[in-house]
Amino acid sequence: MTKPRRIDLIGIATAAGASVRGCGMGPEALRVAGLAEALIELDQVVVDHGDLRRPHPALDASPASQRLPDERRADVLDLAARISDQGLAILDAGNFPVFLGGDHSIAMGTVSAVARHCAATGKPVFVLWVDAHADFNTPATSPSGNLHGMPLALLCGEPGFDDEYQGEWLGRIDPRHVSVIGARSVDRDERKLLNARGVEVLDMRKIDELGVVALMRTLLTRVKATGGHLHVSLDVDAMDPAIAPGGGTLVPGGLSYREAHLIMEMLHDSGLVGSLDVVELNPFLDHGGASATLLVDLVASLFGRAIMGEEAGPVEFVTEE
Ligand code: EXY
Ligand code: MN
Ligand code: MN
Ligand code: MN
Repeated sequence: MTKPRRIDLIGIATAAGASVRGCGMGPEALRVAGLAEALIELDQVVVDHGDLRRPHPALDASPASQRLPDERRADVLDLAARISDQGLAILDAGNFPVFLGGDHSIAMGTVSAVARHCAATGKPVFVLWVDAHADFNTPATSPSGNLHGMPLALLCGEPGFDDEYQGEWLGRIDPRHVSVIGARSVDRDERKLLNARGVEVLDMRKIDELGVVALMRTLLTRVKATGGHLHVSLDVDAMDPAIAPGGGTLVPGGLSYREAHLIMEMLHDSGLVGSLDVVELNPFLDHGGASATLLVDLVASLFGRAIMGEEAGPVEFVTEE
């Protein structure tokens, strides 16, 4: 990957889209785990913009769990608009935004920023959603009503999101340019939408059978052929809970340590990634910072930390003569 001009960190300290409290502390946990230092160690220029926070300070006293769904939805959408505008400014300045969640509903704003930026540059947008879940529910299909299970459906233009979800801030992506990798918990109605819209779901069964290399190589070849901008949305629960316990919606049978790093290393070598989300880290549920440290190490792999150093370069795929 050609080194970005500058990496801009933006924290979004919210759990408004989730039902379990704690991932609002995610941005600070990633900082404490040494995210900026790890990137600087890779000779990256890093600017940290601090955190966007919930817009209703008056309600700060009321714990998220007692917040009414309407209030939580208002928080999610208000933050999404602000994330979209700030992310757009960073991309338009030619920098690489790394959005630190916060629950996965922040992707309503982060992917919107990418879609708006790329609409102006004419680049197609591809999204790699690294997650145990597909996050493709609508308010009508959601089993929980939690907005962190809905961002991709909103971004892909699924009907069923009323006017309050719409706005200049909202960007649209093509569901056929979305790949979910690591999926192992997909709801029944959500599955129907994913199939109907042509979202590629590289679930754990496919990974078990075909392996990360083949799946990632096919995806990256497809993106490269279009000259597209690849946005990566990394949910802590994509990894197996044994190595990433710090999340509020854990599912057994996730990505191994090396599978997760190999995905990041292949993304680095592709040079196609232009923006990143790191979401759902819940320090309150983590074990001694293990999940925060794993996420920092995965981001470092995305930005070029390699076992044999930067000079190592991509693995050449030799076909049998
Ligand atoms: N599919 C379930 C729901 O929509 O409620 C669980 C979603 C979990 C979402 C986390 C962020 O990945
Ligand atoms: Mn650009
Ligand atoms: Mn998610
Ligand atoms: Mn998830």
